[in-house]
Amino acid sequence: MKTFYNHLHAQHQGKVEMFRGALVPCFEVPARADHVLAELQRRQLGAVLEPQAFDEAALTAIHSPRYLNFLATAWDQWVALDAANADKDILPSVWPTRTFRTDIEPDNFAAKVGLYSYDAGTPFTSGTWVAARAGANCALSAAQVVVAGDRAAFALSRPPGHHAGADFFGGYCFLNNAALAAQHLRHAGMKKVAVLDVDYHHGNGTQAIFFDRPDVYFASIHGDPRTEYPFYLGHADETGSGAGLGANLNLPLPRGTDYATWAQALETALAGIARFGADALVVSLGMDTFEGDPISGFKLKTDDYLRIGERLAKAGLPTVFIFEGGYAVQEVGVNAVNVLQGFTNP
Ligand code: 6XA
Ligand code: ZN
Repeated sequence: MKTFYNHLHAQHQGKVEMFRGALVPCFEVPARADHVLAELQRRQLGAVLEPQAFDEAALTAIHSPRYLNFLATAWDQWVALDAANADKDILPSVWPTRTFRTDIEPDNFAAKVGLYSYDAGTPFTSGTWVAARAGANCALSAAQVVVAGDRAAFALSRPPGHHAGADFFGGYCFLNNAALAAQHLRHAGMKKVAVLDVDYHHGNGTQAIFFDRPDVYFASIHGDPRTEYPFYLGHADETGSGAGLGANLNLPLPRGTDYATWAQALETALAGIARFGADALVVSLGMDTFEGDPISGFKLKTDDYLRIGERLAKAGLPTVFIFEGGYAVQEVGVNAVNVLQGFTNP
């Protein structure tokens, strides 16, 4: 299996995020991707390649031009406010909740940041745009080789993507890599594409992007949003809207869920995907379902990830894996590569 590795990922290196009223060191650190790369190379799971460069049109297929323009210029705007800002991350502090207007982009920079975000836990740094842009190229390149006939490919990048919507960032995510890959598969002629999100957190961005579309099915297994981030989306009664009705499947599970129960949800998700009749699969591969994850609550073990890979292979679909969350830094490499190994050598 080819891996498209984002050589620029470490350019995105947040210093702090808001957590329980304090600024704490970021959980989403460059070492996460480094460990996955090291483990891939140790097990010789396939070529590690530079992504191809895709143009703006691949991004505007998912994200609004206004949002992309903000991301591309945010750091320069921030430093133009005060040269001393160069040493600080951008964190939002004000948001247009309900009743406020979002059609007018304010001139005020803090207000702009709030317009395009939904939490205070997602620092935007000097290299965020460069890293996220290169990450999108990894996702698109992985989709491209699958279009060209590879059975599967892996986009190894950070920042992650599944919380990013058409015009907002949050949950450590800026560009929605899984959505970009799914859209690329559609564009290249796959009639029906499924996105399976196995990250601990609901992929609210991906769901929102495809909610009214009949051609992209979204299935997600995640911590119940009543108690788990991102809180405001991911309930079982969200089944799609309009032409997309029936093409969205949420399987929320309580904190403490172990592999036996999680694996049943995986069967339900794959049955939904099979009924939908997908021609290709995009997996939002978050590793924060691991029992040792510092910010999550499921109890999956290292060996369980081999079984997950085997089961995904049995679905028999051309598959694009997209690296998402997972913060048990020492174990994230072994766990992620276990999925890929289970998939390739069942
Ligand atoms: C709150 C936690 C964000 C969760 C990010 C994540 N700052 N998403 O892993 O999949
Ligand atoms: Zn997550």
